[in-house]
Parts: sequence; structure tokens; C-alpha cells
Amino acid sequence: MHNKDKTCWNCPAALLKGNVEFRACGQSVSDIRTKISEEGLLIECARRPELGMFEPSITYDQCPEWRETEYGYLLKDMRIMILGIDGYLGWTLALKLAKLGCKVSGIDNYLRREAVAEKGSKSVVPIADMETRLKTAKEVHGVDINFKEMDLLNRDELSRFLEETKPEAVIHYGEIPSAPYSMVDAEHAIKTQHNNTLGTLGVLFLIKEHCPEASLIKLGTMGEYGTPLTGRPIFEGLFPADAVISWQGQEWSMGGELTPRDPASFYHVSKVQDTFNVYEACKYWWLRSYDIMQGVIFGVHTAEVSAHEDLRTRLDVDEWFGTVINRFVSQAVLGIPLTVYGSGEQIRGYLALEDAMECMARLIASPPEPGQYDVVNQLSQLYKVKELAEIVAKIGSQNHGLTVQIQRVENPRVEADEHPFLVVSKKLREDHGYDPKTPLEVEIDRMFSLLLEPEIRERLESIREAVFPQTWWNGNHKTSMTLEVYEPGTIEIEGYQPTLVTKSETYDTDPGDDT
Ligand code: USQ
Repeated sequence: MHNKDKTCWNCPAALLKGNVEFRACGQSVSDIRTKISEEGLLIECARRPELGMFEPSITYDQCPEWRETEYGYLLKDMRIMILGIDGYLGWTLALKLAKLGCKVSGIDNYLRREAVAEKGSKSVVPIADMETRLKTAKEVHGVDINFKEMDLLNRDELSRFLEETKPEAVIHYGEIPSAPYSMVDAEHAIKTQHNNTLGTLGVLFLIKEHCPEASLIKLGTMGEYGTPLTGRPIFEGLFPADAVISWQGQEWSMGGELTPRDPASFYHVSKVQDTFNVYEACKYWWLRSYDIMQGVIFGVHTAEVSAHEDLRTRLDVDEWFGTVINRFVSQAVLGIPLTVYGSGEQIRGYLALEDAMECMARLIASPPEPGQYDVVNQLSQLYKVKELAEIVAKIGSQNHGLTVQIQRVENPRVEADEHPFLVVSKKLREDHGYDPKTPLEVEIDRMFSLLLEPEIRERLESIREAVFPQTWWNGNHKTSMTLEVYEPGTIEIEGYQPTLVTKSETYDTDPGDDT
């Protein structure tokens, strides 16, 4: 078990006690530890106050409050608050955690449903209303989920709910997740940044007030980093100690500093701003957080959402909220040549919905230490957009008898079409026991099977108009012109090859070091 040796240090039920002014020191975790060991730190267990005060040294495998699950030791009946529980990820995670025995609460103001409707679209997989979802979750999985309709920005209401539920982990999915939506016009850009950035800032103050020991698992994005044209590594948010900056013949370690960000839309900018706010809150108030730089998610399946039609999660394929693989599969079903933007050489990190949920369960099971701000790059594999088009086309034609073509269209976005990409994603695998389980081809095949069901195919037809790209980063609103239509299997995939570093030994920066 990857987290069996963790101790009360990482446990959100451990209340720090002692002679230190804990929550106003603005120091690194190692400074905090030194100071505490000098001044004497004791904890009180919120779950077992009868133990009195003691040193934070009980390991998870020794503590009866922690129990073994397939994702590591997990706090029994862990109280979890999901912000944005009605969304693609929020609902899926709620079911997974509830099935794992967590006490799940959540809020949502249905903003996603409304924003997709504004585009003239809807989830192509029909989804039940929240009342039905909750009732069915109880009937099918035997779980109770404590939901309140609420805007994240309504701090009075959220304050009351946090006080009532006292979460031990807060999962923050309550953001507008679309780059194109944020580029439509001033109104959409401002709404995105207002909701995301100010919403997150408010949440930080509320966690400080009501549940400072809770771990905040905050959804950031790989898109915060951009695609550095020098090909330098994209580290996991913070520079490792052996990364140095060299200038005029001298070298300095960059260890522990935030790595550069180069976001690619006003939406991605909102996530960068969140990063700084969360980082500072951990520093000022000893909050603890995993900031997850997540790649592009695809797919529809987890055991829990697939258990009943009324438990399914949403699937968007419109030009605002649909992500690329989900869009390609729907285009193949609709008979639209798959829309590769620009050269199609853009490289991104991807992971299946099912794998993303597993990553979350593992991170929730292993909270950071008080004051620790940590970043994980959450992705399974790197692909070029035009490679993805080939894979989708192949599965669509070979397994489902569809005739699929691919088209290159004018790229409405401002992004590098051709770029090196060297990404580090080690922590989930090395520290949290994650190993991707859902191959791309398997999930794409599942999506085809679902989208080809007659009722869903009909829904897809009804939103055909919302699929084609029309939102340009320069402010224009016009349909992208087709540059070329080609048959799958007729092009070479050339140019930059991406590198994904998943283990310490896979990318040896100085092979000569071993001797
Ligand atoms: N693309 C196409 N054709 C399409 C749609 C997209 O070629 O029909 C290209 C885009 O130009 C881009 C890539 O595919 O280069 C990915 O686009 P996307 O729309 O799937 O994903 P993106 O806008 O980057 O945003 C999505 C989620 C966002 C999350 C992000 C992770 O909507 O919430 O933050 O993925 S990442 O891309 O790693 O930043």
C-alpha cells in the first residue's frame, strides 16, 4: 500500500496543538517541521479525543480510523465536499467516493447545463436531474449524497454548509472549464475569470475558517504550462532541487519555486491565477493542497455511472465544451470528417475518465501535510491531435462499420501547431501507486457503442450545428474553413516526438552520473 507509512502528519483528523502560532508563519514545510520539533508539537485526534494530546507518529496501517481500499489506506467515512458535483467529473467522482464509503456532500448551481444550452447544445448522453440522480444512487448503490443547489460565489450559504458538514477533503471542480467559451467576448471572459478566480479565492477563506485541516484537491490544467518552444521539461508545477538557472557563468537552484506558466486562453489564465492563490493560502495559513494539472479527459465509463441510465454522466461534444476525443467520436457518428485544427501537430496529455477518477481517489487517500502545496501532472499518455483522429477513424470503421474521413480546418485558436513536448508526470505513479488502466482504444470503442444507440444518435443529430468550430481567439465568429479532407491512413505522422517521463530512471539528464 503506497500510503501505509504516512502518519498523523498527513491526517486531516489531526488537530495541531502546542506553543506555536501555527497558522500565520508563511514558511516552507521543512521550516515548519524544524520549528515544531524545536518547540514541541502535539496533536489531538478529532475522531478520538479520548486519546488526549500525543505526537503525530501513528501510521495509517496502525490507526483504526484508516482502512485499506484498492486505492490505498482511506480515512473511514471520510467527509468529502465536492464543489461542482453536477458536472462531468463531479458527478462521476461523487458516486465513486460514495461507493468507497465516503460521506459525500456537494454543491452545484447548474451553470454547466445552462452554458451548454446557451451554445444551442446539450449533453448527448441524456442525464437525469439531480433529484433523480440522488434517488437512483440510493437505489442502485445504496449511497446517500448530501446535495445543495448553491452558487460557489454565495459565501454565506457555502459557509453554513461547510460548518454543517466539516469536510476532511474539499474537491474543487466548480469552475467553467472551456477555453473557447472564455474567448467568445468580454462577457464570457469576465464570467469565466470571475467565477473561477474569485470563486476559488472565496473557497480558500472559507476552508481557513471552517475546516483548515481539510485537504483541498483543486483542478488545474496542463494548459497552464503552455507548450515551451525550447523543449525544456514541463515539471510538476514546482522546480525540482536539481533544476538550475545559469546566468553569466553562475548557477542557482530553482528548487521549490513555481515553474513558468504560459496559458493559452482566458480560461487557462484563470487557472494560473488560482495556482497563485492556492499556493499563497498554503503558505500564509497552512492550508494543504494538491493542485492537479490535468490533461484532456475523454470517455463516458466508470463502473458506478454505467450501472444505471439515470446515473450516467454528461458528455458534451459542442465546440465550446466538447474535448477533442469526445468530439471526434461524435463527428465520426454524425458522418462529419473529423475536425483537426491547423496542422494537427499539437501535442497534449490525455487520460480516460475512469483513470482520472482513480487518480483522484488516490490523492484523496493521501492528503498533503499541513502547509504543503503540491502539484501533480495528471495524465496517462501524450498524443498529437492528428494521431487521435487516425485512432478514432480506425476504431469507427473497423469495429462499427462507419465511413470516417478527416479534415484539416483553419485553427480558430492561437496556439503552437508544432512544438516539442517533454512532460514529467511521476508523482501519481511513484508516490501514489497509479498505473493507467483504460487504454485509449478501449474507451473510444465504448464511446462509439454508446453514441450509436438510436436515442443518443438522435440527440447527436439535433445538436449537429453546435459541433463545428466558430469561436476565434481574435474575436471573430465565423465557421472555420476546411483546408483539406483526407482518408485515414494516408498521412505520415512526422515532426516532434513527445516524451513523457513517468519514472525517475526513464529520463536520465546526466547518464555519466552513475559511475
Ligand atoms: N482540437 C482539434 N479539433 C477539435 C477540437 C480541438 O484539433 O475539434 C485541438 C485543439 O486545437 C487543441 C487540442 O485539440 O490543440 C485540445 O483541445 P480540447 O478542446 O480538447 O482541450 P482544451 O481546450 O485544451 O481544454 C480541455 C478542457 C479543459 C482542460 C484542458 C486540459 O476543456 O478544461 O483544462 O482540456 S489541457 O488541454 O491539457 O490544457
